[in-house]
Amino acid sequence: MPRPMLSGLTVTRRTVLASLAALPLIIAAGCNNGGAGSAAGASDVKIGFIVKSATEPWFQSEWQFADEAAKKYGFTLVKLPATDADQLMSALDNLAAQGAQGVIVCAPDTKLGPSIVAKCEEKNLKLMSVDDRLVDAGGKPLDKVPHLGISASEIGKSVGEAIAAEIKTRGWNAAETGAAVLTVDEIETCRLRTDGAAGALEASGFNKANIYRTPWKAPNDINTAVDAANIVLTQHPNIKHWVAFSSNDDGVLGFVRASEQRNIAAKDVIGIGINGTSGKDDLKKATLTGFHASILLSPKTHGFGTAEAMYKWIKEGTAPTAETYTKGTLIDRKNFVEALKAEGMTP
Ligand code: FCA
Repeated sequence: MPRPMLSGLTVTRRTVLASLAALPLIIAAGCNNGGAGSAAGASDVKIGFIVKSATEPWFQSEWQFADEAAKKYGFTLVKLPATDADQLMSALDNLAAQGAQGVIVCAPDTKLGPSIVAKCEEKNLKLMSVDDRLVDAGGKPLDKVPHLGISASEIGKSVGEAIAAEIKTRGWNAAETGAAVLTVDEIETCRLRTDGAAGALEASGFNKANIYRTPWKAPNDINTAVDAANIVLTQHPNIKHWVAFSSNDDGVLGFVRASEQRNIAAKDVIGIGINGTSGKDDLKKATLTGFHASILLSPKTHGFGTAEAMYKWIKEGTAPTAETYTKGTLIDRKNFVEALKAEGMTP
C-alpha cells in the first residue's frame, strides 16, 4: 500500500536527517569529556553549556571547569557557542534532539530571554543562566530562571577605587588626567560594572568632566574595543595621563593596545580590567604595559558550579539557588601567579 510506505520512508528520512544534524554535536560531546556518557553504564545525564563567545578566554575557562564537573559526576557536557539568536535557537533544538535534559546559557543577547524560556519549556530542558542575566522585552530580569553572575556593582567599585589609589601613587595632575570608559550598557551586568567604577572614581574626587564614556560595539572583542578607544583618544588629544576601565579585561586591553599604537607610554596609562583570564597575559609581559591590574573572577564557580548545580537538579531534583553573585580578587604583577593558582587556573 503506497501510503504507509510513503510515510514509512518519510520517517526514515527524517530520522536519518536528524541523526546527521546531531552528529557533529555527538562527536564534539565525546571529545569534550573524554567519552563519558558513551561507555556502557555511564550516566545518562546530558547537559548543554552555551556561551556567547567561544574565543574569549573567560568562556574557555568556564567550559574547562564545566568539563571537570562532567568528569567528576560522569555526565556528558555539550559545549556550544552561539553568537546570535539563530545559533542559540538551533543549539537548543540540537541539544533537545540529542536528549539533553538541561542547559546553562550565557546568551548573545539577554533580551532573547522569553524565547529561550519558551523553547526550553517546549523541549523539556531545565534552564540556568550564567554571567549575563536573561531579561524580558522591557529589560526586567527573568527571576524564574536560576542565575549565577558576578556582584557587578561591587566589583566595579573596586576597579574605581584601585584606579584612584594608583593615580595618587603616580601623583598625576587632575586637569591632565582623563578616564576612558568602554561601555556595554545593553547588558545589565556590564552596565553595573562600569557605573560602579565611575561612581567610585568620582567619589575619590576625579574630575567628572574628564570621564569619557564610549560604547563598545558587538562582538565585544579586543578589535572592537580598539575602535572604541580610538574615538576617545582622537577626541581628547590634550589629555596626558589616561585611566581606562570597562566591563571586562578585553575592553581595557583594547584601550591599552590603542594607546600603544599612538605611542602613549605605559607609565601614562592605568588600565584595570575584570575577569583576569585575558588580562593575565599583559601582567606576564616582561615589559610594562598600560594594563595595570584586573579583578580576577572565579571561572571555577561559574563553570564547575553551574554544571554541578544543573546535574543535581536533573539527577536529584534539587533546584539551583535562584540567584548567586560571586566576588573577585584584585590582581596585579605582584600577586597574579598566586591568585590564579588559588583559583585552580594556570597563570
Ligand atoms: C560577561 C562578560 C564576560 C565575563 C562574564 C562574567 O559575560 O562579557 O567577559 O566578565 O560576564
